[in-house]
Amino acid sequence: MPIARPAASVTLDGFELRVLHIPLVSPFTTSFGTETVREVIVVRALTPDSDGWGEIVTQAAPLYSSEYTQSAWDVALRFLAPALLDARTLEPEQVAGVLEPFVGHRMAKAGLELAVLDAALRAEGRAFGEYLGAVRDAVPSGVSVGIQADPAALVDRVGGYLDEGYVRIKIKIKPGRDVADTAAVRDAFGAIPLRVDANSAYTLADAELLAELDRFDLLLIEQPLQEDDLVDHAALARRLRTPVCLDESIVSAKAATDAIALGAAAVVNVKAGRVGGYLEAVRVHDVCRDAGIPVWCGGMLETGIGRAANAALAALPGFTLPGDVSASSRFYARDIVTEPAVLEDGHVRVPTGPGLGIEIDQVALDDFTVERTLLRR
Ligand code: NPQ
Ligand code: MG
Repeated sequence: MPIARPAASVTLDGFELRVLHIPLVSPFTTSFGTETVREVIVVRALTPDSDGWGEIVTQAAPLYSSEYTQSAWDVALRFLAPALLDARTLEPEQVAGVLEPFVGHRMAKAGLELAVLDAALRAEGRAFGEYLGAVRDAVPSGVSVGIQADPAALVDRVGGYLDEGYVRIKIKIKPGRDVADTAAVRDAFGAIPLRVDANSAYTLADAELLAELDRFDLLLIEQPLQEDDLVDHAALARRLRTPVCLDESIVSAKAATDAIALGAAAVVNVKAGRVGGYLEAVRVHDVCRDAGIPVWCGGMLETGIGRAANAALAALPGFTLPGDVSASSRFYARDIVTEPAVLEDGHVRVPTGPGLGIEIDQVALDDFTVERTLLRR
């Protein structure tokens, strides 16, 4: 469903952008590398009534996608924020249209749009979840587990998360760390809800190897091939029993429509940053729901800002599979919000306060800030 009731317009006085470095509780290893510190951009939209907060989920390097911190910083300050400040007074639903002339840079656009949405909804006293069309007050919480030193260490790590109450496990795989890692987790824990995520580490030439994963009854395999390999994903899907889920490839609602039409995606991971914003994420949800394709909410190691927004998104009716919306403590010992998301009986609560329903911990925000700039109109 489209947004039932649009938000009121806001007048933009400026944007503050900060680069943050937040230590991770443990290294997070994927097929594209290991992170020990989350580098992320936090956006503050300045309006006469209230500040609004957003987050640009890029990484320091263009490994998950083509965007990275300095590309987002540059495009946001040089083009995107000035275009929004020129528009001056606008409804949050108009943000994407103002930014549309600028090709790509979806994560940067998403972070700015979220800050404007938060400011508008705070001024109205409306919760982001209600605005998006949430139908649940809490969402089941899954966890994404990085590649460990060896399968035994992976089993230890997964066991810890199961003990905490996470309702679904996703393990990262890459060539050489796939079948044995998956087998170790299956052997240790039996019929738990289990997925694997390859982050584009394979090619269609690996189809026979990937078919070996069929015997583990996985819920899905996520993004085995490259971002632009829709046709190859469709060919691979025909050779696997495991459902193919796309993450990196789904950069818009149109991309979702195309992937579904090709038979490249039986399931879709929805990430607002990857598709250019939470409003486009709702449209991805809508096209998938119309096509009978289940979706779930992905994660980008969000701070408390993006994590609150993800919980709201994941509460929409088409999100029928548990997502990667984990507790803040999965990644951070200290977050930048006063009440970080916690795990309660395997669920994360959807905030109900105005806007994103979060309060920024200004001391933590300042402590993690390594670069800061203010753009005023
Ligand atoms: C995924 N996320 O689903 C991504 C990939 C990912 C939770 O598995 C820093 C910033 C490190 C973003 C590592 C999860 C990251 C990152 C992995 C995103 O594919
Ligand atoms: Mg993924």
